[in-house]
Amino acid sequence: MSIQQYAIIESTLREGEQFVNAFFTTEQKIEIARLLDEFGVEYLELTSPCASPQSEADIRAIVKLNLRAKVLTHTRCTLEDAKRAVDTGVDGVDVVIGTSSYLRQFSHGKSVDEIIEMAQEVVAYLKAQNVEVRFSTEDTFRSEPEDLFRVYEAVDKLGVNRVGIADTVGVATPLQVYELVRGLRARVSCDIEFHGHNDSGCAIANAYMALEAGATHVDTSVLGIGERNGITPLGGLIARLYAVDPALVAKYKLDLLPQIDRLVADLVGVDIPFNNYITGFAAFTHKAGIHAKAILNNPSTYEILRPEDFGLTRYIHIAHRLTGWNAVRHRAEQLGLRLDEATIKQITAHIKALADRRALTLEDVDTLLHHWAQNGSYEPAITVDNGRDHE
Ligand code: HCA
Ligand code: CU
Repeated sequence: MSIQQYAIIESTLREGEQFVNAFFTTEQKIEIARLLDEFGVEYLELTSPCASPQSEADIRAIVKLNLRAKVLTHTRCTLEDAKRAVDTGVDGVDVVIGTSSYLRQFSHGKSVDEIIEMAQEVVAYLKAQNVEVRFSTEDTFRSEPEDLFRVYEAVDKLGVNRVGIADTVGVATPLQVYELVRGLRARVSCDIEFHGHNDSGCAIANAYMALEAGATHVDTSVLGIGERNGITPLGGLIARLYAVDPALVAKYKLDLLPQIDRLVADLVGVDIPFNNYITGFAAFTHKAGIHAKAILNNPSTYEILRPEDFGLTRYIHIAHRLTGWNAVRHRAEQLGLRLDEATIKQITAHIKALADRRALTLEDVDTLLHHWAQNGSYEPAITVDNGRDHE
């Protein structure tokens, strides 16, 4: 099956708020919401109004912005919560209830029949209020498939817009997600949403497989922040889909991604991980000489993502022992220096020898290139501790 249409439910302001370091003020939430809206996510999911007075006020403040993205809030499956959610003026309500034996036993204590009864009441109310309704089962992957399908079929008949499956504990494998979504796709006519945690590193793969199997909505958060180590990261999902076909993500303003990741990283007091999808500092850095040569000839050789599509540039790291003369020549050209091939090769050998002795910077290499260009030979502009840098 190929991916057709899908929407992102951006949950930085709900799941993301459950990240250990997240304490967003109203102004910060508004800043995040505006930027995500400009990026083009279809939905913003916000913390339940029942969580705290500030949470309720923040939903109202974001509703008032009249963003293009639809505003959702997330509630338990009770009439009281549903009423409070609707009262804030949101476009839709994401209702969730646990179906696994763990949650039925240790959390709410309800049977599957009771869950269906509660769903009937809540869904009927929400539909009468003309808001979008999503019904999801928490800890889906540790629930009995028969229980799940009974609940999903019942709420589908009640006319929900979407059912959600949630890998609450990050236990699901991509194949399990694929099979469950396929099974569900055959049983319900409404849309299907996937929400996946990243405890075992599968959150992006699982979200992707959900889409492949016919899911229509995926939950993300910026940098993946959420409970424990979080959920499918927005940028990682974008990278995954772009690598399949850039047309799949052409509806989003991709060059805002670095700003979005930076903003949220700053607000929650973490660095963007060095190896982060797209925005990690090493994401478009090439090092080995043979890679650099091929990248200079055609970037697609070692890049499936074009940095310029994300407002970024590639960086070819040349000041190290694995460097190659093609990369050094390219740097000389960037500096506007005319050096013949034999000289470039000599300089490259010199860089390698120096780099074996100590860490070099790009400035060191530039100094070497300038000296050579001006004097036609190497001058000892760079000295090393043991004084043995003359060849
Ligand atoms: C939660 C649990 C949840 C809900 C997901 C959903 C999960 O924190 O309330 O509503 O689909 O991971 O199960 O985030
Ligand atoms: Cu979650």
